[in-house]
Formats: sequence, C-alpha cells, structure tokens
Amino acid sequence: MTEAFVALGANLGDRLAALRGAVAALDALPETAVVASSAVYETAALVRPGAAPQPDHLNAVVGLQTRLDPPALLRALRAIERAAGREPAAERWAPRPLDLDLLLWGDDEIAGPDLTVPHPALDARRFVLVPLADVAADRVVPGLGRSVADLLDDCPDTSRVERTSARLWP
Ligand code: PH2
Ligand code: MG
Ligand code: MG
Repeated sequence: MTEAFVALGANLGDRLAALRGAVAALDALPETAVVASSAVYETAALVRPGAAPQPDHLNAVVGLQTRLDPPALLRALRAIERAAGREPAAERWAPRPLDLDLLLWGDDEIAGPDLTVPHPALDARRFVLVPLADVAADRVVPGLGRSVADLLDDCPDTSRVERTSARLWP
C-alpha cells in the first residue's frame, strides 16, 4: 500500500460537482481508497504571463491508499479528467472542468518523461499547499526535506485562497 496525495482543480462548469465526482471515481478505482480530504477552496486563477484572466478555480487535495503503481494511477487520473468533459487543450493551462495532479507518492521521488513527483511546483503555490496542509501538514516533502506546514509558512505566493464550507468527502 502506498499513500498518495492528489490535487483536484476545476474552473469551468459545475466545479463542485466535478470535484465530488472525481473523489468518488478515485475511491472506486481498484485497490484504492480515499482516506482523507481537505476543505474546498475558492482560488484566484494563476495564469501564464501575458495570458487573459480566467475564472476562479475550486481546489482541494485528497489522500489515497492504493496498490496501483504510479503509471496506472496516472492513467486513471487522465481517464477521470476525460470523463468529466476535459478535452485535450491547444494551450497549457486552458480553463478546464477538472484537473487531477499527483502531488506525492509515499516518500518516493519519481522523475520520468510523463511524471515528476513530488509535483515540481508544489512549494510555489498556495492553492496546492493550503489544501495539502489540511491532510498532510507534518509530512516531509521528499527532495525538499521540509514539511508541508513549513513550506506553506515560507511560500511567497500571495494569491487568494478562500476556504469554503463545501464538503467533498464522504
Ligand atoms: N491550475 C493550473 C494553472 N492555474 N490556478 C488555480 N488557482 N488553481 C489551479 O488548480 C490552477 C491554476 C494548471 O494546472
Ligand atoms: Mg494542475
Ligand atoms: Mg494537470
């Protein structure tokens, strides 16, 4: 069993329904269970330099226990995104009905052509660190050697991350 953490985001369509559907789909994967869920946060969209503004995202993080391997989980994340109506985008960071990013895979570091874990921008983004701290504040991030709570304390990102009262799971 590995404990993995997945970031969820959506800024198109019924965002909360997409996040809830994704959590249920993750829990329904073979040999996989959702064991922790953060609050849901309304967050200002981070866009690429020079890009047009985008609608706010909802962001959250869930913890999983799984016997899948990382490539199998990654394929499952992509399939759940597609089932939520995500289409292959022409540009990176296009608005999307659902985005699922693998943040942490146990204490492992993975560097492959399709997957880098811990997620490379994890320590730079409050919309990732704030929900991750709900479920894994004391976890030391492999490669960085610092806890999620420490990284959040020092995170230079000042963009808006607002806790909502929405419940994601169960
Ligand atoms: N995801 C992005 C780009 N910008 N901004 C917010 N607030 N939340 C996201 O999940 C997000 C983003 C690329 O995946
Ligand atoms: Mg993303
Ligand atoms: Mg993604």
